Parts: sequence; structure tokens; C-alpha cells
Amino acid sequence: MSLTAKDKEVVRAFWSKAAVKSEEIGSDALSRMLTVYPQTKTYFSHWKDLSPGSAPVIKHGKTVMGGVADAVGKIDDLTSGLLDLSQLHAFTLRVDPANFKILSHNILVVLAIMFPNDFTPEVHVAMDKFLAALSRALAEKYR
Ligand code: HNI
Repeated sequence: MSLTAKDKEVVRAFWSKAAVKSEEIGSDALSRMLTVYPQTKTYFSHWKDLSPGSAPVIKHGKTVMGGVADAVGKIDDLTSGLLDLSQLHAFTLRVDPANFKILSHNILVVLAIMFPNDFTPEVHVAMDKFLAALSRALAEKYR
């Protein structure tokens, strides 16, 4: 299902609050993904230290959330907006698209923990739909 105007408004408003903690969100979500779904470690085997809160995890968590912030800005046309990132993940990194849903789930878990008051059911559904649309856009080049 596509994002409604209301969904986009809710995502933009929530992200304007969450963005200040994007580095922390990214690091925690990535740490969780690597711990709870250890099969994802295969994509990062070139890193020296994969443990939660390690330097590469913190750095990459920031990078990933930079991609999410970029996607919020391109929420009206994620497919063309994320074309380069999709090509990178599909052809260079060969990330199985199933993992996009896994990381999205971990981002939602971290948002719920870090923003208990703002993460209402309405924000939850809008962010879930946004991250699903982001995952679909990233999986676009796999077709
Ligand atoms: Ni992903 C690199 C954004 C999901 C594995 N990833 C990036 C970069 C961005 C990014 C931005 C840096 C690109 C560049 O160097 O120009 N990744 C995102 C986003 C999502 C995502 C927005 C979904 C929400 N990436 C995933 C998933 C995996 C993944 C699910 C694997 C499980 N990404 C990588 C790897 C790299 C990467 C591997 C290269 C990292 C490195 O250090 O080489």
C-alpha cells in the first residue's frame, strides 16, 4: 500500500524530532540487527569489530540513518531518489533484499525505545509504511 499524504506528514513531523538522535538510532539498530539476525554479519565480514557499539558499527549506523534522512526528503519519489543506493546494494554489495525488512524492524524497535511518548500507534504505522516503501525502493534494482 502506498504512503498517504497523512502518512508523509506524520513521518516528516516525527523525523524532525528523531533526527537529532539519528547516530544513536543507527548504531543501536545496526547492533541489534547483527545480534538478533547474525546471518547479516556476512555482509560486514571486512570489519575488524562487529560488536554492539564498536567504531565501525557506530560509523555505519550513522551512514545508514543518513540514507534514511535522505529518503525522508525524497518521500514523494523514493524509487528514483534511491536509485543509486539500490544499485549499490543490489550489484556491488549483493545484499539480499529480505534484509531490508530486518533492518527496518530493528529501526522501529529502537524508535519505540527511544521515543516512547512520540511513538504512538499512528506514528508506528506511518514509520512502518515509510520503511517498507524505502525497502521496496532499495529492492527496485533487483528486478
Ligand atoms: Ni546499507 C552501505 C544505507 C540496508 C549493507 N548502506 C550503505 C550506505 C548507505 C546505506 C547510505 C553507504 C553507501 C555509500 O558508501 O555510498 N543500507 C542503507 C539503508 C538501508 C540499508 C538506508 C535500509 C534501511 N545495508 C542495508 C542492509 C544491509 C546493508 C539491510 C545488510 C544486511 N550497506 C550495507 C553494506 C554497506 C552499506 C555492507 C557497505 C558498508 C562498508 O563499510 O563497506
